[in-house]
Amino acid sequence: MLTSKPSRIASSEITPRKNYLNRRAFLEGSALAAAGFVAPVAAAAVLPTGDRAKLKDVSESPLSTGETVNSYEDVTTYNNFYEFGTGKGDPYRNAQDFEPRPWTLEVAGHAERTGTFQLEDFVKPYALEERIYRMRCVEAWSMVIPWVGIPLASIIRELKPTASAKYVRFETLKDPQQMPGQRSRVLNWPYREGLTMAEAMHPLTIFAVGLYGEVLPNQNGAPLRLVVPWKYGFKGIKSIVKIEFVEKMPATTWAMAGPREYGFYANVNPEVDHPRWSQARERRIGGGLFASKQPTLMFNGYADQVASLYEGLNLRRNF
Ligand SMILES: Nc1nc2c(c(=O)[nH]1)N[C@H]1C(S)=C(S)[C@@H](COP(=O)(O)O)O[C@H]1N2
Ligand SMILES: [Mo]
Repeated sequence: MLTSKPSRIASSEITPRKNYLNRRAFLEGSALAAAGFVAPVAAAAVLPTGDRAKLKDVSESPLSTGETVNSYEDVTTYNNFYEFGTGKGDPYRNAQDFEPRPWTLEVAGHAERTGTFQLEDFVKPYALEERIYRMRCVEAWSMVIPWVGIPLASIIRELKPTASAKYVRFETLKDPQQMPGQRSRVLNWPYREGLTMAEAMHPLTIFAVGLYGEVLPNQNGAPLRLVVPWKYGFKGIKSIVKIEFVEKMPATTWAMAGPREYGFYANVNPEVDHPRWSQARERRIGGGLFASKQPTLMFNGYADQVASLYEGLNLRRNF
């Protein structure tokens, strides 16, 4: 289901059909690059600045879902990003003045290459891919989002983690000046997340730098955020400034806030309810007020690709 070429026909109820990628640029760029004729374009051109700037040379991925994508408006005005407020409309309203450039990333822990990097060192010009993923929030709503990103594995390989690296932990920027939500203690700042090494290296796991063929809007986690489509949305940490390779399972924000409600794994699982609500069904955003809920799928529909990562693990205990 997920390995077939995605259908590009969006149902007009939800999303007007929109050719948001520059196909010609993609074809020319990739054909020439594959033939070894052109050097990768300069990094600055890869991540253009400015509101809704187009990303160049984005290739399509066979790992995209063929489901109808949510509208640009759904994806960018209904968000969770507590650094900008706890309401779903707050990030759109309050993140407009956030400044995601220049951006530095710290790499620490058990790896051969650590230190401070520029965002552009991480974004490989020739590796930008569109990945249309079904996303499932722990609050029982879902969306289908056309991300643009880079497989996290390709970045990690260049950082050369050592044998002691069993987990990767991530941190969001802490800057209460720019992030008004951090002036309240609603969460323990900075927002933190983590993955096992195998999860981080899985081909479905990406660092997203864009959506709808354009640079990532602030409210979606500019300039760089994690996307792990078989896990609840909260694993997708936004505006990342630090990556650390560690030996022990790292503490993560939501598990710290409510250890009985949110676990480290957070794999989408319709059979394991949240203590306060069922996870069996989900409401697709944009489906209209009276649309019925649809069943949630094991591992958010990505079971064929990821179930083997959890063989022998009790998923009820390791939620
Ligand atoms: N730093 C940070 N990252 C975060 C969050 C947050 O509050 N802060 N919310 C998470 C949750 S709960 C979800 S569902 C997704 C939402 O991503 P989206 O707004 O791009 O759809 O971001 C996740 N990443
Ligand atoms: Mo979420």
